Amino acid sequence: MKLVIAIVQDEDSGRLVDELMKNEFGVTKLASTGGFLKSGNTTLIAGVEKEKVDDVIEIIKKTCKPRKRVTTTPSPATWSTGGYTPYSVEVEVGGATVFVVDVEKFNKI
Ligand code: 2BA
Repeated sequence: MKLVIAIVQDEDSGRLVDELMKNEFGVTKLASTGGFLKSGNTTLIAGVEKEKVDDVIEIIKKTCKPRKRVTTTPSPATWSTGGYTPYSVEVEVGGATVFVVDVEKFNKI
Protein backbone atom coordinates (compact mmCIF):
# COMPACT_ATOMS: atom_id res chain seq x y z
CA MET A 1 0.00 0.00 0.00
CA LYS A 2 1.03 3.61 -0.64
CA LEU A 3 0.09 6.90 0.97
CA VAL A 4 -0.54 9.70 -1.51
CA ILE A 5 -0.06 13.13 0.07
CA ALA A 6 -1.30 15.94 -2.16
CA ILE A 7 -0.98 19.63 -1.32
CA VAL A 8 -3.56 21.48 -3.39
CA GLN A 9 -5.20 24.87 -3.53
CA ASP A 10 -8.31 25.37 -1.40
CA GLU A 11 -10.33 26.20 -4.55
CA ASP A 12 -9.69 22.71 -6.00
CA SER A 13 -9.97 20.69 -2.82
CA GLY A 14 -13.76 20.17 -2.68
CA ARG A 15 -13.96 18.93 -6.24
CA LEU A 16 -10.90 16.73 -5.77
CA VAL A 17 -12.40 15.05 -2.68
CA ASP A 18 -15.65 14.49 -4.63
CA GLU A 19 -13.79 12.96 -7.59
CA LEU A 20 -11.70 10.68 -5.35
CA MET A 21 -14.76 9.51 -3.41
CA LYS A 22 -16.68 8.95 -6.64
CA ASN A 23 -13.84 6.63 -7.71
CA GLU A 24 -14.00 4.84 -4.36
CA PHE A 25 -10.76 6.16 -2.89
CA GLY A 26 -10.74 6.90 0.85
CA VAL A 27 -9.40 10.38 1.55
CA THR A 28 -8.77 12.71 4.47
CA LYS A 29 -8.67 16.47 4.07
CA LEU A 30 -6.41 18.58 6.29
CA ALA A 31 -6.15 22.35 6.50
CA SER A 32 -2.54 23.43 5.89
CA THR A 33 -0.46 26.54 5.30
CA GLY A 34 2.26 27.01 2.69
CA GLY A 35 5.61 28.17 4.03
CA PHE A 36 6.24 30.66 1.22
CA LEU A 37 2.88 32.39 0.74
CA LYS A 38 1.89 31.84 4.39
CA SER A 39 -1.65 31.34 3.18
CA GLY A 40 -4.05 28.45 3.45
CA ASN A 41 -3.89 25.41 1.24
CA THR A 42 -5.29 21.90 1.62
CA THR A 43 -3.44 18.65 2.19
CA LEU A 44 -5.22 15.46 1.18
CA ILE A 45 -4.02 12.05 2.29
CA ALA A 46 -5.21 8.88 0.61
CA GLY A 47 -4.14 5.31 1.35
CA VAL A 48 -4.28 3.39 -1.92
CA GLU A 49 -3.18 0.09 -3.38
CA LYS A 50 0.11 0.37 -5.28
CA GLU A 51 -1.56 -0.37 -8.65
CA LYS A 52 -4.06 2.46 -8.13
CA VAL A 53 -1.55 5.26 -7.42
CA ASP A 54 -1.44 6.36 -11.07
CA ASP A 55 -5.25 6.56 -11.17
CA VAL A 56 -5.18 8.91 -8.16
CA ILE A 57 -2.47 11.06 -9.75
CA GLU A 58 -4.51 11.24 -12.97
CA ILE A 59 -7.56 12.48 -11.03
CA ILE A 60 -5.40 15.10 -9.29
CA LYS A 61 -4.00 16.24 -12.68
CA LYS A 62 -7.48 16.60 -14.16
CA THR A 63 -8.91 18.45 -11.17
CA CYS A 64 -6.18 20.82 -9.93
CA LYS A 65 -5.23 23.89 -11.91
CA PRO A 66 -2.17 26.12 -11.61
CA ARG A 67 -2.96 29.72 -10.65
CA LYS A 68 -0.96 32.90 -10.29
CA ARG A 69 -0.73 34.51 -6.86
CA VAL A 70 0.81 37.80 -5.86
CA THR A 71 2.52 38.06 -2.50
CA THR A 72 4.19 40.95 -0.71
CA THR A 73 7.73 40.32 0.46
CA PRO A 74 10.14 42.52 2.38
CA SER A 75 12.93 43.77 0.12
CA PRO A 76 16.30 42.27 1.24
CA ALA A 77 18.03 45.55 0.29
CA THR A 78 16.27 47.35 3.12
CA TRP A 79 16.85 44.79 5.90
CA SER A 80 20.32 46.13 6.81
CA THR A 81 19.01 49.66 7.32
CA GLY A 82 16.20 48.44 9.55
CA GLY A 83 13.68 49.79 7.01
CA TYR A 84 10.95 47.74 5.37
CA THR A 85 10.03 48.24 1.74
CA PRO A 86 7.51 45.63 0.67
CA TYR A 87 7.43 44.64 -2.99
CA SER A 88 5.13 42.34 -4.94
CA VAL A 89 6.19 38.97 -6.30
CA GLU A 90 4.05 36.90 -8.66
CA VAL A 91 4.33 33.13 -8.32
CA GLU A 92 2.57 30.24 -10.02
CA VAL A 93 1.04 27.85 -7.50
CA GLY A 94 0.16 24.22 -8.22
CA GLY A 95 -1.83 22.38 -9.73
CA ALA A 96 -0.61 20.14 -6.87
CA THR A 97 2.47 19.02 -4.96
CA VAL A 98 2.25 15.24 -4.62
CA PHE A 99 4.28 12.84 -2.52
CA VAL A 100 3.86 9.04 -2.67
CA VAL A 101 5.27 7.11 0.28
CA ASP A 102 5.33 3.46 1.28
CA VAL A 103 2.94 2.36 4.01
CA GLU A 104 4.50 -0.15 6.37
CA LYS A 105 1.25 -1.09 8.11
CA PHE A 106 -2.40 -0.21 7.61
CA ASN A 107 -4.76 -0.97 10.46
CA LYS A 108 -8.37 0.04 11.03
CA ILE A 109 -9.12 -0.49 14.69
P1 2BA B 1 3.89 27.75 -0.53
O1 2BA B 1 5.09 27.37 0.26
O2 2BA B 1 3.03 28.83 0.03
O3 2BA B 1 4.39 28.11 -2.01
C1 2BA B 1 3.50 28.65 -2.96
C2 2BA B 1 4.21 28.84 -4.28
O4 2BA B 1 5.22 29.83 -4.13
C3 2BA B 1 4.92 27.59 -4.81
O5 2BA B 1 3.99 26.81 -5.54
C4 2BA B 1 6.02 28.18 -5.67
O6 2BA B 1 5.54 28.52 -6.96
C5 2BA B 1 6.35 29.49 -4.95
N1 2BA B 1 7.52 29.37 -4.08
C6 2BA B 1 7.68 28.56 -3.02
N2 2BA B 1 8.87 28.77 -2.44
C7 2BA B 1 9.48 29.74 -3.16
C8 2BA B 1 10.74 30.41 -3.06
N3 2BA B 1 11.62 30.12 -2.10
N4 2BA B 1 11.02 31.37 -3.99
C9 2BA B 1 10.15 31.69 -4.96
N5 2BA B 1 8.93 31.09 -5.11
C10 2BA B 1 8.61 30.14 -4.21
P2 2BA B 1 4.12 25.24 -5.53
O7 2BA B 1 5.53 24.84 -5.81
O8 2BA B 1 3.06 24.73 -6.44
O9 2BA B 1 3.81 24.78 -4.04
C11 2BA B 1 2.50 24.87 -3.49
C12 2BA B 1 2.52 24.48 -2.03
O10 2BA B 1 2.96 23.11 -1.93
C13 2BA B 1 3.52 25.24 -1.17
O11 2BA B 1 2.94 26.47 -0.73
C14 2BA B 1 3.76 24.29 0.00
O12 2BA B 1 2.67 24.33 0.91
C15 2BA B 1 3.72 22.95 -0.71
N6 2BA B 1 5.06 22.48 -1.08
C16 2BA B 1 5.74 22.75 -2.22
N7 2BA B 1 6.92 22.10 -2.25
C17 2BA B 1 6.99 21.40 -1.09
C18 2BA B 1 7.95 20.51 -0.50
N8 2BA B 1 9.12 20.23 -1.13
N9 2BA B 1 7.68 19.97 0.71
C19 2BA B 1 6.52 20.23 1.35
N10 2BA B 1 5.55 21.06 0.86
C20 2BA B 1 5.80 21.63 -0.34
